Amino acid sequence: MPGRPSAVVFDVDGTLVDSERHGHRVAFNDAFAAFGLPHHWDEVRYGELLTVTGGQARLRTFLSSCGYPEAEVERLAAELHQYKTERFRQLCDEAQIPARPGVRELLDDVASANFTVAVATTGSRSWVEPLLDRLFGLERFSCIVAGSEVTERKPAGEVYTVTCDRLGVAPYQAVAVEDSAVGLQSAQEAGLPCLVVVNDYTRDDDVSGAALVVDAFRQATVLQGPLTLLDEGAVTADTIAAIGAHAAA
Ligand code: XBP
Ligand code: MG
Repeated sequence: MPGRPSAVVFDVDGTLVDSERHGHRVAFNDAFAAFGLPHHWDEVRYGELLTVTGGQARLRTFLSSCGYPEAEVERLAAELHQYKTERFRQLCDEAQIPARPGVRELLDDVASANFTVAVATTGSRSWVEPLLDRLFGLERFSCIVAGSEVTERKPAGEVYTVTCDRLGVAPYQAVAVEDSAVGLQSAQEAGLPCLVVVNDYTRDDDVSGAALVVDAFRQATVLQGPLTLLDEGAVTADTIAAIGAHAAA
């Protein structure tokens, strides 16, 4: 296929895994409780806080908004995030963080179609690697770029630019798979065409710049873009190839 892309780059939180509502949010709340702080992020409030990418930055923004002295915010955010990350790793080890339905089948399909597969996430490598290994096997991924390896997190494009550089591909030769407006902005800034698979937190995001928007990887409904890119309601390697070829044309 002319202009067929050679790589597919997956976001993690909300895309490969259903990790925010009953995962990260629970770990943040357990950190507040462990430190004796009177804070609890309910599901609605957490959805609002997700516009700040990076768990430590999310804590910093929240603590500042609560009126904590600036000198205390940095230290407290770092200490809370360290606890939270360890707690989230426990949740991963207890199999509490599931893959999204259909993700394993898509990973199998793109591997069979000889795509190079990578990950570009804002999440912390200390939980990203063990979680991806447990759910999918790390051998599937040619490279994993995590939040701590870039100076600017999503929506900046750096994480995708670094990933393409490490893969040795031009941005138009890769397709990004994301769940949110923030992730789409990052892929677009780096020059990658993007498939957005929304979830219950990002369904109302403005993702108008995506090549295709669906609500799932299997039994999917197309929310934006050509219906023909799905194969019996499923996102497949052919979907990824068609998105990339269209962008390269
Ligand atoms: C989503 C994020 C992450 C997670 C929390 O990352 O913004 O910060 O919410 O993980 P992505 P950390 O969608 O890019 O995978 O606490 O480790 O940041
Ligand atoms: Mg995400």
